Amino acid sequence: MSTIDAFPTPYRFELQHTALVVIDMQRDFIEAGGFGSALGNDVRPLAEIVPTVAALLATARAGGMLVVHTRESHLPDLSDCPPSKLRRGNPSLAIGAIGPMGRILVRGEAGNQILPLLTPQDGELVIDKPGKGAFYATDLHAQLQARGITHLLFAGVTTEVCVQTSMREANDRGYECLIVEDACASYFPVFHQATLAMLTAQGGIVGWKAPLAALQAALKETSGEHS
Ligand code: C5J
Repeated sequence: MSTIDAFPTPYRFELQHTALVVIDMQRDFIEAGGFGSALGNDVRPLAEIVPTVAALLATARAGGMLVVHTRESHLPDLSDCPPSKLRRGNPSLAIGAIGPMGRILVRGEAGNQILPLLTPQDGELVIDKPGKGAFYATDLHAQLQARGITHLLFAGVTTEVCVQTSMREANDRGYECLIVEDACASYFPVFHQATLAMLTAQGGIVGWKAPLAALQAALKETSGEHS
Protein backbone atom coordinates (compact mmCIF):
# COMPACT_ATOMS: atom_id res chain seq x y z
CA MET A 1 0.00 0.00 0.00
CA SER A 2 1.27 3.48 -0.90
CA THR A 3 0.01 6.79 0.45
CA ILE A 4 0.13 10.12 -1.38
CA ASP A 5 0.11 13.33 0.62
CA ALA A 6 -2.96 14.55 -1.27
CA PHE A 7 -5.83 17.00 -0.87
CA PRO A 8 -8.29 16.82 0.84
CA THR A 9 -6.99 13.69 2.64
CA PRO A 10 -4.18 11.18 2.12
CA TYR A 11 -4.77 8.98 -0.97
CA ARG A 12 -4.04 5.27 -0.45
CA PHE A 13 -3.50 2.93 -3.37
CA GLU A 14 -1.89 -0.33 -4.42
CA LEU A 15 0.26 -0.14 -7.51
CA GLN A 16 -1.09 -3.34 -9.03
CA HIS A 17 -4.66 -2.01 -8.80
CA THR A 18 -3.86 1.50 -10.06
CA ALA A 19 -3.69 2.89 -13.59
CA LEU A 20 -2.43 6.20 -14.91
CA VAL A 21 -4.86 7.68 -17.46
CA VAL A 22 -3.29 10.31 -19.70
CA ILE A 23 -6.00 12.22 -21.50
CA ASP A 24 -5.67 13.56 -25.07
CA MET A 25 -2.03 14.71 -25.17
CA GLN A 26 -2.51 15.14 -28.92
CA ARG A 27 -0.67 17.35 -31.38
CA ASP A 28 -3.83 19.21 -32.44
CA PHE A 29 -4.54 20.39 -28.89
CA ILE A 30 -1.00 21.22 -27.82
CA GLU A 31 1.24 22.23 -30.72
CA ALA A 32 1.37 25.79 -31.98
CA GLY A 33 -0.15 25.60 -35.46
CA GLY A 34 -2.64 22.86 -34.55
CA PHE A 35 -6.43 22.91 -34.27
CA GLY A 36 -6.42 24.35 -30.73
CA SER A 37 -4.29 27.32 -31.67
CA ALA A 38 -6.21 27.81 -34.94
CA LEU A 39 -9.29 28.32 -32.75
CA GLY A 40 -7.46 31.24 -31.14
CA ASN A 41 -6.38 29.49 -27.96
CA ASP A 42 -3.07 30.12 -26.24
CA VAL A 43 -1.51 26.65 -26.26
CA ARG A 44 1.41 27.58 -24.02
CA PRO A 45 -0.16 26.36 -20.73
CA LEU A 46 -0.68 22.97 -22.39
CA ALA A 47 2.82 22.81 -23.88
CA GLU A 48 4.30 23.71 -20.48
CA ILE A 49 3.06 20.50 -18.82
CA VAL A 50 4.60 18.15 -21.42
CA PRO A 51 7.83 17.58 -19.42
CA THR A 52 5.77 16.90 -16.27
CA VAL A 53 3.55 14.40 -18.12
CA ALA A 54 6.69 12.73 -19.50
CA ALA A 55 8.09 12.49 -15.96
CA LEU A 56 4.76 11.14 -14.71
CA LEU A 57 4.78 8.46 -17.40
CA ALA A 58 8.33 7.52 -16.45
CA THR A 59 7.29 7.30 -12.78
CA ALA A 60 4.25 5.15 -13.54
CA ARG A 61 6.21 2.85 -15.83
CA ALA A 62 9.03 2.45 -13.29
CA GLY A 63 6.43 1.56 -10.66
CA GLY A 64 4.91 -1.08 -12.96
CA MET A 65 1.58 0.73 -13.16
CA LEU A 66 -0.85 0.16 -16.03
CA VAL A 67 -0.76 3.18 -18.38
CA VAL A 68 -3.75 4.25 -20.45
CA HIS A 69 -3.60 6.94 -23.15
CA THR A 70 -6.69 8.46 -24.72
CA ARG A 71 -7.21 10.32 -27.97
CA GLU A 72 -10.24 12.42 -28.78
CA SER A 73 -10.93 11.02 -32.22
CA HIS A 74 -13.66 9.99 -34.63
CA LEU A 75 -14.09 7.59 -37.50
CA PRO A 76 -13.44 9.16 -40.93
CA ASP A 77 -17.20 9.10 -41.72
CA LEU A 78 -17.92 10.72 -38.30
CA SER A 79 -20.61 8.11 -37.63
CA ASP A 80 -19.41 7.80 -34.03
CA CYS A 81 -19.52 11.54 -33.31
CA PRO A 82 -22.33 12.71 -31.01
CA PRO A 83 -24.63 14.91 -33.17
CA SER A 84 -24.53 17.75 -30.64
CA LYS A 85 -20.75 17.85 -30.93
CA LEU A 86 -20.97 18.01 -34.73
CA ARG A 87 -23.44 20.89 -34.65
CA ARG A 88 -21.31 23.12 -32.41
CA GLY A 89 -18.12 25.06 -32.83
CA ASN A 90 -16.52 27.19 -35.50
CA PRO A 91 -17.95 25.96 -38.88
CA SER A 92 -14.66 26.49 -40.73
CA LEU A 93 -12.84 24.41 -38.08
CA ALA A 94 -15.53 21.80 -37.51
CA ILE A 95 -14.84 18.17 -36.62
CA GLY A 96 -13.94 16.42 -39.87
CA ALA A 97 -13.00 19.63 -41.73
CA ILE A 98 -9.50 20.02 -43.11
CA GLY A 99 -7.44 21.64 -40.36
CA PRO A 100 -3.82 22.71 -40.14
CA MET A 101 -2.68 19.13 -39.35
CA GLY A 102 -5.16 17.10 -41.38
CA ARG A 103 -8.86 16.41 -40.80
CA ILE A 104 -9.84 17.74 -37.39
CA LEU A 105 -10.23 15.09 -34.66
CA VAL A 106 -10.28 12.28 -37.21
CA ARG A 107 -8.49 9.05 -36.39
CA GLY A 108 -5.18 8.55 -38.14
CA GLU A 109 -4.63 12.20 -39.08
CA ALA A 110 -1.32 13.83 -38.12
CA GLY A 111 -2.89 16.24 -35.64
CA ASN A 112 -4.76 13.41 -33.95
CA GLN A 113 -1.57 11.66 -32.85
CA ILE A 114 -0.18 11.72 -29.33
CA LEU A 115 2.90 13.95 -28.99
CA PRO A 116 6.03 12.01 -30.01
CA LEU A 117 7.63 12.62 -26.59
CA LEU A 118 4.69 10.87 -24.91
CA THR A 119 4.29 7.98 -27.38
CA PRO A 120 2.52 4.96 -25.87
CA GLN A 121 4.73 1.94 -25.23
CA ASP A 122 3.97 -1.71 -25.98
CA GLY A 123 1.48 -3.12 -23.49
CA GLU A 124 -0.13 0.25 -22.73
CA LEU A 125 -3.77 0.87 -23.61
CA VAL A 126 -4.71 3.46 -26.23
CA ILE A 127 -8.38 4.40 -26.13
CA ASP A 128 -9.96 6.33 -29.00
CA LYS A 129 -12.89 8.22 -27.57
CA PRO A 130 -15.60 10.05 -29.53
CA GLY A 131 -16.89 11.91 -26.49
CA LYS A 132 -15.21 14.16 -23.98
CA GLY A 133 -15.23 11.43 -21.33
CA ALA A 134 -12.96 8.40 -21.69
CA PHE A 135 -15.73 5.95 -20.69
CA TYR A 136 -18.43 7.06 -23.15
CA ALA A 137 -18.66 4.65 -26.14
CA THR A 138 -15.34 2.97 -25.32
CA ASP A 139 -14.34 -0.32 -23.67
CA LEU A 140 -12.18 1.40 -21.05
CA HIS A 141 -14.27 0.24 -18.07
CA ALA A 142 -14.16 -3.39 -19.27
CA GLN A 143 -10.41 -3.20 -19.90
CA LEU A 144 -9.78 -1.81 -16.40
CA GLN A 145 -12.08 -4.32 -14.73
CA ALA A 146 -10.35 -7.19 -16.57
CA ARG A 147 -7.06 -6.03 -15.00
CA GLY A 148 -8.43 -5.54 -11.48
CA ILE A 149 -7.95 -1.77 -11.54
CA THR A 150 -9.74 0.13 -8.77
CA HIS A 151 -7.71 3.36 -8.57
CA LEU A 152 -7.05 5.90 -11.34
CA LEU A 153 -4.58 8.76 -11.58
CA PHE A 154 -5.54 11.38 -14.16
CA ALA A 155 -3.39 13.73 -16.24
CA GLY A 156 -3.67 15.47 -19.61
CA VAL A 157 -5.69 18.13 -21.37
CA THR A 158 -7.85 19.99 -20.94
CA THR A 159 -8.44 20.00 -17.21
CA GLU A 160 -12.03 21.27 -17.32
CA VAL A 161 -13.20 19.37 -20.40
CA CYS A 162 -11.88 15.88 -21.11
CA VAL A 163 -9.92 15.32 -17.90
CA GLN A 164 -12.72 16.44 -15.64
CA THR A 165 -15.42 14.59 -17.62
CA SER A 166 -13.38 11.37 -17.51
CA MET A 167 -12.70 11.65 -13.79
CA ARG A 168 -16.38 12.23 -13.07
CA GLU A 169 -17.34 9.22 -15.24
CA ALA A 170 -14.76 7.12 -13.37
CA ASN A 171 -15.98 8.27 -9.97
CA ASP A 172 -19.54 7.25 -10.87
CA ARG A 173 -18.24 3.82 -11.86
CA GLY A 174 -16.67 3.31 -8.43
CA TYR A 175 -13.01 4.14 -9.09
CA GLU A 176 -10.97 6.06 -6.48
CA CYS A 177 -9.56 8.93 -8.54
CA LEU A 178 -6.74 11.41 -8.11
CA ILE A 179 -5.88 14.22 -10.51
CA VAL A 180 -2.17 14.99 -10.83
CA GLU A 181 -2.59 18.73 -10.68
CA ASP A 182 0.63 19.85 -12.38
CA ALA A 183 0.28 17.23 -15.14
CA CYS A 184 -2.93 18.66 -16.56
CA ALA A 185 -3.70 22.04 -18.09
CA SER A 186 -6.29 24.25 -19.71
CA TYR A 187 -6.14 27.02 -22.31
CA PHE A 188 -7.75 29.04 -19.51
CA PRO A 189 -5.70 28.84 -16.29
CA VAL A 190 -8.67 30.07 -14.26
CA PHE A 191 -10.70 27.04 -15.44
CA HIS A 192 -7.83 24.73 -14.48
CA GLN A 193 -7.82 26.08 -10.93
CA ALA A 194 -11.62 26.07 -10.67
CA THR A 195 -11.77 22.44 -11.82
CA LEU A 196 -9.23 21.30 -9.25
CA ALA A 197 -11.26 23.07 -6.56
CA MET A 198 -14.59 21.58 -7.74
CA LEU A 199 -13.33 18.00 -8.04
CA THR A 200 -11.91 17.98 -4.53
CA ALA A 201 -14.55 20.07 -2.73
CA GLN A 202 -16.79 18.69 0.02
CA GLY A 203 -14.25 16.19 1.29
CA GLY A 204 -13.30 14.96 -2.20
CA ILE A 205 -16.68 14.72 -3.88
CA VAL A 206 -15.08 13.43 -7.10
CA GLY A 207 -11.64 12.57 -5.74
CA TRP A 208 -8.24 13.81 -4.71
CA LYS A 209 -5.53 16.07 -6.13
CA ALA A 210 -1.77 16.06 -5.64
CA PRO A 211 1.32 17.19 -7.55
CA LEU A 212 3.64 14.72 -9.29
CA ALA A 213 6.26 15.19 -6.57
CA ALA A 214 3.82 13.80 -3.99
CA LEU A 215 3.26 10.66 -6.09
CA GLN A 216 7.02 10.25 -6.53
CA ALA A 217 7.59 10.64 -2.78
CA ALA A 218 4.91 8.02 -2.05
CA LEU A 219 6.46 5.52 -4.45
CA LYS A 220 9.95 6.17 -3.08
CA GLU A 221 8.72 5.51 0.42
CA THR A 222 6.99 2.28 -0.67
CA SER A 223 10.06 0.99 -2.51
CA GLY A 224 12.21 1.84 0.54
CA GLU A 225 9.90 -0.28 2.73
CA HIS A 226 10.35 -3.24 0.39
CA SER A 227 14.13 -3.03 -0.06
C1 C5J B 1 -11.55 19.61 -25.75
C2 C5J B 1 -10.23 17.97 -24.58
N1 C5J B 1 -11.23 20.59 -24.93
N2 C5J B 1 -9.41 16.98 -24.78
N3 C5J B 1 -10.96 18.40 -25.66
O1 C5J B 1 -12.36 19.79 -26.64
O2 C5J B 1 -10.35 18.50 -23.49
